[in-house]
Amino acid sequence: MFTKAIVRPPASNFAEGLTTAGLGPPDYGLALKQHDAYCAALERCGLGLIRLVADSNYPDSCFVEDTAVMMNSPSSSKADLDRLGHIAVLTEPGATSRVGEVETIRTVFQQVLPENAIHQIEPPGTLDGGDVCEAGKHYFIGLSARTNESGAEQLAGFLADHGYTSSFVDIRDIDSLLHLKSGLAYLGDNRVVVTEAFAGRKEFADFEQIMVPPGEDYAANCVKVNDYVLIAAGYEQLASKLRQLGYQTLAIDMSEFQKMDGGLSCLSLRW
Ligand code: CIR
Repeated sequence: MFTKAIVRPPASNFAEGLTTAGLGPPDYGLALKQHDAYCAALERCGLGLIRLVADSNYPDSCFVEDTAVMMNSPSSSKADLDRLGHIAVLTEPGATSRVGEVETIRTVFQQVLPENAIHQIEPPGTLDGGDVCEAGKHYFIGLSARTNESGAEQLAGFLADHGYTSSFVDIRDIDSLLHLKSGLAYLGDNRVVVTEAFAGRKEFADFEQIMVPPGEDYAANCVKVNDYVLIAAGYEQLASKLRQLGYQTLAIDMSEFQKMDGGLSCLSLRW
């Protein structure tokens, strides 16, 4: 069960963020409306939101998921940590323009978590939260243009310390994927959503795989939040596939964030 999420609306210079999408500049007013609808959907899923103010120093700062990785308190032998509830690993984002985004998130965690429940990826390691996919007691960590081996190994170490296994998924030769979760989502019950780019990859062989229909790759970045799966609006084949499997879907219009290479998961940091 998720109970909380950090969200941050886009700043007025959102269009100055990083993008390769080639879909044109985002409409700022529409982006704010879409962000509001996204927040409302998280609240409908039962989450209490920690709403940060927009920060024009960092035009990509609405994509808060990239700044930290969350773990539930482990059922491991570290009895002292069992009381803490959650653990946060602050990242070292792989894009230099985004590194400073982490400081505000650190401040939030310092208010809600004990000091020994906050870890940090250190240079030369780099890691974006969008490259990390939790799958029960296992985490997939993408090696990408943003996440390097050192960052992935540091995270794997923190995960192991807290009783989680992890494995690396190299996506550096898949141009269509910015992050691992651009093409992968975990729905619980040993089930993953994967794009065609991951077809036949041995990393997911032990999971039931729901293949994203052709032309709907963007929707692979869906998120299971408690009783709902949040999915980008306009990808009806995947949405109906999910509904046939028994999931309740909530469609959210993501067009303006897609223009800035942003997926649905990256607009919140959930725990
Ligand atoms: C970036 O390139 O960093 C942002 N424009 C988009 C980040 C999206 N993050 C994500 O999907 N996890």
